[in-house]
Amino acid sequence: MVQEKRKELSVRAERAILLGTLSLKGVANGDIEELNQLAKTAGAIVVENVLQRRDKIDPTYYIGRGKAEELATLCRDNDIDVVICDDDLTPAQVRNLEKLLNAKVVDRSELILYIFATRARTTQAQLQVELAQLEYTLPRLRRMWVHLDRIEGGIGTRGPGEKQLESDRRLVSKRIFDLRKKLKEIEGRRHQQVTARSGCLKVSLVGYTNAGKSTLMNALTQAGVLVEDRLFSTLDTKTRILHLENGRKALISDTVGFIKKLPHHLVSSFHATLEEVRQADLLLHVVDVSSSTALEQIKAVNEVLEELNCEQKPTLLVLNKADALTEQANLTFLKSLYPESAVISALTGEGIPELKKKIQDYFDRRCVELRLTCGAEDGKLTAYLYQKGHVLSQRLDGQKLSFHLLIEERYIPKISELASDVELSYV
Ligand SMILES: Nc1nc2c(ncn2[C@@H]2O[C@H](COP(=O)(O)OP(=O)(O)OP(=O)(O)O)[C@@H](O)[C@H]2O)c(=O)[nH]1
Ligand SMILES: [Mg+2]
Repeated sequence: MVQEKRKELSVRAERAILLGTLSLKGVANGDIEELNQLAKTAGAIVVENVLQRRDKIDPTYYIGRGKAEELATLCRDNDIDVVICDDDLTPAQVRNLEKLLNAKVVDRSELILYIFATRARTTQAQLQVELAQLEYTLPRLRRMWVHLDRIEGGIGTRGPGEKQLESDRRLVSKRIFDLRKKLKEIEGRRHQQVTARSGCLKVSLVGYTNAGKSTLMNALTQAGVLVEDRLFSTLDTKTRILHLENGRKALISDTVGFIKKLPHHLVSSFHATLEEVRQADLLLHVVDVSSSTALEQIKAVNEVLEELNCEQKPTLLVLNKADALTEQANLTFLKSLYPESAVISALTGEGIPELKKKIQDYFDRRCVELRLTCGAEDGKLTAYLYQKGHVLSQRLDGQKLSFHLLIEERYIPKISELASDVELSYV
């Protein structure tokens, strides 16, 4: 039943009008070009964009009444099936608009959820998307049944719509409960799997959708991950080995892309998929520098990282698609804002060796916590530890000296060279 109604939100092969607002100064409040891409990704046929200048959203129709009536004529004349709105709408706004326009009205969150639903391949991704959709739909369920009320329900009576609504709410709440439970189990397993790799260095690719994360994953590891010029190509996480210098290895993960105004429910239900991001030692934040909205995209990604409590993680900004730049000034500007960033083209391979070097440097300079024992007479090693590391404690146990210390990773190989009977463990 629930399944059936969700299909009502399908926009595939439907004639669509995109609806957004501009501020009074004429600046787009949203990004109609991005909404256009989203609509196309979802399979809609975009017929027209309608933008209204206004600073305040109308509580009844989202746009002003006059404009809404114009829109109704436009819908009728163009045989429009669906109007897609760039902002999220209240259930009342959707109801009022649908009645006036005589067309389906879908908001931005619903559109994104729909795309995720059509693209989810793994069981986990499917469960996550279903949960996010139901959580989004629950407070809006009434809308699905207004047509029944209109047919039979009168004033003061509880029509079939009302009764149906109640049993539907129960059904949906039960399903949400079951899905949460299943996902918790998966999340627990995933957490164990990821922490089991705690001995390895972990790198995670993050970034705006279509920034080139999967292409970079392929360039770094020859992983053969799916790359497409569309939004949300990747919905689950893939982990591969990244070979660094001196036979050193790290694990690198490619995961779902972010977008601005990403529905909150989606982020929370994708927690298991984003486990690798949360447990990574280093994030590579991939940015499409050829996009005119690169800076905005960086901000949107940072906001999602905050939601995941990952904003403090060591992050390397990777300015990708340098080959496709039309305005050199964009790159110069971003480089001045983020002087530590790496400039690359994942497509041509330009800058990839330098990026690997930066990753290597990061791990070399990273401090690790160690426990170490050696022979009490190892004066050279003791001196080295005090010189390069930060000794937290030192204890003499018979013929053995034990240390607890912090030290940069690059000094570790030298430790075993200085003494033969050294025993070392990471804390
Ligand atoms: N010109 C150019 N195009 C690139 C570069 N890197 C990626 N692309 C293109 O950008 C598009 C998106 O690439 P993906 O690697 O799928 O992007 P993604 O970040 O994984 O996207 P999602 O998984 O959808 O979030 C594809 O058409 C790529 O060929 C680059 O360095 N230069
Ligand atoms: Mg991808």
